[in-house]
Amino acid sequence: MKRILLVVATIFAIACTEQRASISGAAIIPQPLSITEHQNAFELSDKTVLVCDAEELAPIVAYAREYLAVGSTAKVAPSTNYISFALDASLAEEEYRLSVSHDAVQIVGGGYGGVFNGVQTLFQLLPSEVYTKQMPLPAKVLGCNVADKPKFAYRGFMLDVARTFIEKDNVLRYIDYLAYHKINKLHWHLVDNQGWRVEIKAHPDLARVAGFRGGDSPLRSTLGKWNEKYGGYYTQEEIREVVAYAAVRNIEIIPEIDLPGHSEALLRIYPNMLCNYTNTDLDINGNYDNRNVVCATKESNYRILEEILSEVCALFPSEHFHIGGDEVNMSQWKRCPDCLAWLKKRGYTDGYKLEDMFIGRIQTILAKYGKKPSVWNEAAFGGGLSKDAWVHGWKSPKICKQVMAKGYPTIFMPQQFFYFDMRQSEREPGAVWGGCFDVRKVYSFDFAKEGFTAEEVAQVKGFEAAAWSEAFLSQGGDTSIDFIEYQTFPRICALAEHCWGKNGGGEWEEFHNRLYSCHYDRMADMGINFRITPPEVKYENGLLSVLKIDNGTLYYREDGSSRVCKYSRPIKTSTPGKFLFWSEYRDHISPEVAHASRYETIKPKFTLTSSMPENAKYGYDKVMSYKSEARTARACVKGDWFLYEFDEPLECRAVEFYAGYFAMPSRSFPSGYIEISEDGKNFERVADLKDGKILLENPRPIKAARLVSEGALIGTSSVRFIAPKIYPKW
Ligand code: TNX
Repeated sequence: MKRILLVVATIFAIACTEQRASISGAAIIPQPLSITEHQNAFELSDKTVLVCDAEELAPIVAYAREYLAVGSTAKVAPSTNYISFALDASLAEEEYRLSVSHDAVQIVGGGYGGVFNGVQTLFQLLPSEVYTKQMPLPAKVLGCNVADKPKFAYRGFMLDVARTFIEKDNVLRYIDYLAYHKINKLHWHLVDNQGWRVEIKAHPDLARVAGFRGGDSPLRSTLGKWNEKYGGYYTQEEIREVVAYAAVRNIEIIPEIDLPGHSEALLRIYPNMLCNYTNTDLDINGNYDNRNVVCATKESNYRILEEILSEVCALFPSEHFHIGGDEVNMSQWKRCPDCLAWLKKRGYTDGYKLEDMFIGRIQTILAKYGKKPSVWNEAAFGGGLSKDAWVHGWKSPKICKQVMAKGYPTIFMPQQFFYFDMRQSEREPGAVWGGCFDVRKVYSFDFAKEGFTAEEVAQVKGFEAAAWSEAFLSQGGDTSIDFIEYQTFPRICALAEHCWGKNGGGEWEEFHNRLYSCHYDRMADMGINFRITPPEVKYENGLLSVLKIDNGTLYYREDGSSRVCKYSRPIKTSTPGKFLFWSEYRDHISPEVAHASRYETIKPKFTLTSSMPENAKYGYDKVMSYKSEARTARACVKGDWFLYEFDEPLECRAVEFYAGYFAMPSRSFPSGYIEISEDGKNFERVADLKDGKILLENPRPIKAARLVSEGALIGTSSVRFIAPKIYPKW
């Protein structure tokens, strides 16, 4: 069966490449369970009637009409030229049948979701311009019969608007993109250390004040725009609008209020909710008390939390409510006399017992408002979490397995495959800790390879991918919706395939072919700023060549020339690093790629010394590798320095030095400067640090460089830094 499907899909993909201009074809993403093609195409015209007599489907008909721009609607079908929408109770809720004939397109679904899924498949059978809402008519719908249903009930995506605020209109746009891919859950991460994004009427300062960080906000600018004040929040009215918009698109929104950790935003407004002890050096980081855990034993906390949660519960019809539970810094509870007394009284020592109790209390509050909890995997092992909770397994497939063994409906999102904040290739922006992968790796997730039996897979609730956003700026990206789209598409296309059951058979080539031959056009017309796979560069025997990956056009340019050339044959050169290559498809451009010799080295060798002692685990030798970071053993004071001494004078195109960790003021020299020496003895101050780093272009030969701090960090925080980046002369 699988094999037949694969052959059919391949034929369609080929047909689709050839006829792309007129038919966007059956290279559908996610691939339906069954589809058979025939010759009777339907012609959509401005006379086509949309037919529906089921009241509850009215929003779908209105939605479809926006895209199809056809004539009228009716309750009874005319003899020909119509698209009908109907329910059939014998089908499962999200199951549908779609049949295209010369006379009509008929979509029948088990429920609202099924009909909606059918509409999305119909869109993909039309020219990709359907997504622009300005498709020229008449337009052909490929003749076929589809019988389809999703494998997993939970097909989710998580937007982290707490770290990087996303304007309401962009959230709406993003919901459209998810709906096109038959994703049916939006997990909305609304609060975190870096911001509180939902208006709470009983506690207005949460959004009004902690919706912004940096500048004069009590909320520090962590991993953000250095110390610029920025942010935003949604009013309750806006939230309701987003919820309703999503519901039309078969998307349920599950809100998250992350507790009891990740709660800096809440705690900067209500410091009394912290544990009952005076902060110590352990809590202070870069002159700032960064405790972020709500005290588990203060009774008044539960009253405030109920006031907050009850308002949020009322905004979201979803039965589930995500209460976080991840990465709780237990050391705060363990320094709190009240929390310690609670543990002692029960003969416990493990902080997780407190988390379990906390989650239990919140669970009881939620139950009062008709909600069931969803949590991150850390909260699933205490024993107190009710069995109807959904658990989001993010750590690894292994953790997902353990959660499932406890009997919880589990949502798969292991970071190694589904954290789309991770960068997509070595030199692209994005987080690094969970890996470096593009759509191909996402597609490669395989239950069998991860050791899951068929019985286990049958218990999986679904999949979710996440785009955590705290590192967007600090790791080379930006805060625009364009960047989020770039990080998430086409990786979401692969997520959608998993959610649907990977009906294409699981071969990368088959999926990739569907992706670039038809879906690039669709994503372009959807308006998504998707990533194009970059070409691969090879240098052999003095010849520099590039390998095309998809159907983009290859271009290149050479340093020092503004001329952009189309790539047609290998380039003869002795300086391969000078050439930059990329692929373009319509107005989408892949990242630039070049031969490895273009990029930074750690040559010549250097030694590093400092006025500050080194951290025992992250010593100064770590800066000899780009893959790791070094740390001091204490915070810096005014006058502290790092000295780089090169074995031979450094001559380069450019060099960038770091006196801290990306955009984290608490891990950097607060201010400072750099001194350069040509002979290793006499130093000259040449530039000031900006945001913890300094770039010198075409510098004089450097024998030694000294970074000097002009400010102090208070507390225990170390200064973290990485190797200077040296770009060699050609
Ligand atoms: C871990 S995953 C977190 C997030 C971070 C993310 C960065 C999880 C439940 N917690 O707070 O944003 O890593 O990738």
